[in-house]
Amino acid sequence: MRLDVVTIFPEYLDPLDVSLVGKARARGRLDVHVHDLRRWTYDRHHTVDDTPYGGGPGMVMKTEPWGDALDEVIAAGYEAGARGPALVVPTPSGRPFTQEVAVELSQRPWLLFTPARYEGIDRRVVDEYATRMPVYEVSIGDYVLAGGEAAVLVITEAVARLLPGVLGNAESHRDDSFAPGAMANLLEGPVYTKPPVWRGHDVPDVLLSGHHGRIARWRRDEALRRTALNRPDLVERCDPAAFDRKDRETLSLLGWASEPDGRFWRRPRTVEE
Ligand code: 97T
Repeated sequence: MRLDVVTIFPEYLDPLDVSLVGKARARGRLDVHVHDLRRWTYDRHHTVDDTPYGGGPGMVMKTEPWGDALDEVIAAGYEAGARGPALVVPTPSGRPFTQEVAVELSQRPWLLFTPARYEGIDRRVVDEYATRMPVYEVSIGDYVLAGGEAAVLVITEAVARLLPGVLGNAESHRDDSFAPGAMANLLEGPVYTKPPVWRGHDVPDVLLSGHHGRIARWRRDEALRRTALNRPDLVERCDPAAFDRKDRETLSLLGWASEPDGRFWRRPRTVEE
């Protein structure tokens, strides 16, 4: 997979040299090119932004540097043999970036990222490139960043680990919390390793018991408990048929009530709770 990133802070992408993404590059699975947007400015101040039409706060990134940069970066990619580019634009007003989107992006051969500072990029830039390639406007969460660079790091890491040959067997993504499958909508439970006692904290006995059935049951209970507490929205989205008798008991203990159709909803907490 080829990745191009056009940014006014190329150093912000230095972490792409290390860890899993760095390994993917070293193994030849990922070909990363970071470009300084200011290379495509021609005035003394290397201006990349201007005041918004219609007034209002902040600055808007200008069309011309982005257009010239993307044209050249796209041409260079094709020259190097890359095909099938897609534009990825991190923005708080984008489609939520989920594991599903990560899988979709991991199946593309070439991603072009345009992280923006200020109040975003002049809309015409996205409109122009949308005539030539798929455009993914994505948000990595409901919070505000100073710019899209951190989002590029997040998206790249989520995508790179899905590429064939990047993760070893030990770290395989079969059981990812958000991977499709039976436990699709449950978060992972807690994990433990040696020593069995640390500062007076014991590893739960069941994990040392060697009873695989009981261990699986305990893990499922813990996963459901955590999900119900931290992500009630995921529990509500679950297919009620996916819950067994013990799951229902766990949810009931946590204050969840069940509908006649088996669907669970969270009983509103009383003041004492
Ligand atoms: O807050 C942002 C500012 C610029 C570019 C992207 C973002 C953002 O992306 N996901 C959440 C926020």
